[in-house]
Amino acid sequence: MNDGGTEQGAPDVLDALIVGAGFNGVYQLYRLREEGYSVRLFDAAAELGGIWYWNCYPGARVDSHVPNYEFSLPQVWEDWNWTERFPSGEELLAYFRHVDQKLDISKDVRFNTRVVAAEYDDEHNYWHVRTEDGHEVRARFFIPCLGFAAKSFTPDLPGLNQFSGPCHHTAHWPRTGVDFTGKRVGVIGTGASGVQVIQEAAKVAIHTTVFQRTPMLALPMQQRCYTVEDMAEMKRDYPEIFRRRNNGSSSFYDLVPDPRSAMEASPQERTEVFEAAWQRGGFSFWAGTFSDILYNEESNMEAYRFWRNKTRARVRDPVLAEKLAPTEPPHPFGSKRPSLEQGYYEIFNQQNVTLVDLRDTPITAVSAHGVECADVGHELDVLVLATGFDAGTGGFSQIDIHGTGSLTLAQAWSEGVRTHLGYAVPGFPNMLILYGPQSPTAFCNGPTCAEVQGEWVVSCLNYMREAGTVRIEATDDAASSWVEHMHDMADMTLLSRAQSWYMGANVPGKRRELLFHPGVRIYLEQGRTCAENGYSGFQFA
Ligand code: NA7
Repeated sequence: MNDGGTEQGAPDVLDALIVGAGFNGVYQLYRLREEGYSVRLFDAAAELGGIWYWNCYPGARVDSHVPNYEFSLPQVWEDWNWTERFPSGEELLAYFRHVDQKLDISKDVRFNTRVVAAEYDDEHNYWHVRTEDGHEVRARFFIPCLGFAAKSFTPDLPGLNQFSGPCHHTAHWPRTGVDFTGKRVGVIGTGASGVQVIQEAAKVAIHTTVFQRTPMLALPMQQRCYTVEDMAEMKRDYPEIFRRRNNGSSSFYDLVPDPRSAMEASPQERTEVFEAAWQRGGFSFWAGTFSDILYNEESNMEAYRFWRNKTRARVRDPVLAEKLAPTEPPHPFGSKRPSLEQGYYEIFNQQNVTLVDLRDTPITAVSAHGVECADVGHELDVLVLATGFDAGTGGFSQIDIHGTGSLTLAQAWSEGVRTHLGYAVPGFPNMLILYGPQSPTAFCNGPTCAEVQGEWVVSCLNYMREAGTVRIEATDDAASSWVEHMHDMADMTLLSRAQSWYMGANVPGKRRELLFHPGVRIYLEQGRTCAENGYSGFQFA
């Protein structure tokens, strides 16, 4: 292994140091190396996989179906066959091992290495990066590929550390597993992770207690198994699918909404479009019905009513049905990311599953033996914290990043995130961010962003190499325009109406702002225009 400046034979200064071995980091390493750059990647995990390495809780599964959720590189897909349309966390880790075999990634990765600081040397134009174990490297470009969920969020519940049984956040699940069989399992949180854990717990636990604060407007996954023959059939269309995915209006090649407003369609047409999307499953009902579902309140309400009626029909007890799928929407449909479920609502018909509505009875304390809600004790053997992430910016707050003049990233973002196109921050030359805040990230998906944003960064570095420039920095004006554009996007949509992690609103005290760009097509166009205009909004030296 060769770490840039600290080991024999290594270049004095690397061309690029990447942080994070998920889809974005892996693609970036592969492509930059292919273009002839000296590049290394550091990751705190023991193997490739990013989020799939850490979130190894029971039932972990991706919510973006393949082939949207895989690399488009033929040498990777030609001899890889998925067994499910929405692969499990384990299958995704196996995929990363296959990618490693094909692209020879690990030889340039330092695993078990947490980056704790990065400082820009203004005089020599390189980044000085330090790791938790005292390792140091220098690199011309610092490329954080941290993902949007690098920092978990655990609420400050009184007595939480008193609980005597196993208690784990879904993002820090023990790799040796936790057996739910015959146990009384409590799950706090009903986001994507909560729904998945609850589905698994309800199969084997003697009792499952679900602590719900906001009802999750979950959608049927409509999972399908794939045979090798199915995959061979699908692969005939792969080149065209990937072309559409990487150039398209959404990062899902097959989620194409009816261009009309839902209110322009007749009630019967509307129901037919909704029903077809429901049957297709996954995010179809969220992003593949009518173009204005996330923009127009009336259209949104039509989608909510359809969802509510379908969901309530699955729950026998009308009181429970009202808690799970309320008459009035808790927030506009889809303004929080919908979880994909596989029999989630039927679980509440089981005798051994209890729903605790935290709106009626909030958690007052956690004790050695369970969770107390407004003086009612719920006895538990295992407690699962499915309470989400400090999304988008949390990962950055875990690294002490200094730009020019000792400006810290925390200072630069103290009045809100400021980037140009999500790629760069004024005052932080040669730091190029992938899959971060103010880019599509959570409205796109890892592999697609890795390729479309990744190619933008590769082209930018090549442009600089050809022009003989060594330093790129976003201008202040460009960042101000991008911030304004993000505000406009928030105002145009219904997204700002929910207390979601898209808005940074799930973490107490965090600034409320739209963290991700919801218009992939607009975003890609802006990136292309910027590059065609000689990287407008950036200054070079
Ligand atoms: P999410 O979607 O942020 O879900 C977190 C859940 O935890 C959600 O139901 C929260 O309720 C709940 N929560 C958070 N704090 C509390 C407190 N203090 N008390 C009770 N309940 C609480 O995280 P996930 O890990 O499920 O999913 C994140 C994304 O990762 C997912 O969408 C995929 O894209 C991958 P709330 O809704 O805020 O009332």
